[in-house]
Amino acid sequence: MECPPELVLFVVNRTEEGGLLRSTGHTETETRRVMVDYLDNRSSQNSELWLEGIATLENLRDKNAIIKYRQSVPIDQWLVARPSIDSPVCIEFDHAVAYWEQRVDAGDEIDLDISWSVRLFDRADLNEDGVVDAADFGLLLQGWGNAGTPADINQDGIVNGVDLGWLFERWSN
Ligand SMILES: [Ca+2]
Ligand SMILES: [Ca+2]
Repeated sequence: MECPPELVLFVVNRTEEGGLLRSTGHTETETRRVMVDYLDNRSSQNSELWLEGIATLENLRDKNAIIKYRQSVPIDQWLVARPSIDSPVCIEFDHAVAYWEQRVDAGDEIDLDISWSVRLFDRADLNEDGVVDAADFGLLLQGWGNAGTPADINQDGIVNGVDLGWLFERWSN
């Protein structure tokens, strides 16, 4: 799935809250106003990246309108994200991008639940079973010398000793 393009920039204020990050932000044009307030675990993501919050969408026009909201959360470079099928999230390079479109009546405002989560796997966990071990080592050997495979852990276009080094470094204890 291709991620939707960026929308207008938000003014976002971020604060630490017990190891989590709280973001509050707003953006406004002559036709609509969007305010968001959410909490996420981007600073401690491990097997899951999650976000919980609300977006308030306000239609300032005198007719119905579709209001869009898009957000982007960085993913640890050592992890790959796997959104579920029904998730509002897609993956763009090293970011999770979430996107909503909502119809709002003329002059009305609504609160939209923007909570989501994605499962994360270590890049060296090639079979995505939650551990880096001999099974992943076997998959790496199968991909040896090839391009365009997950076994190319550092994504430089070939599976070789460098990827093997990364795999050993990430080997589960
Ligand atoms: Ca594995
Ligand atoms: Ca490589």
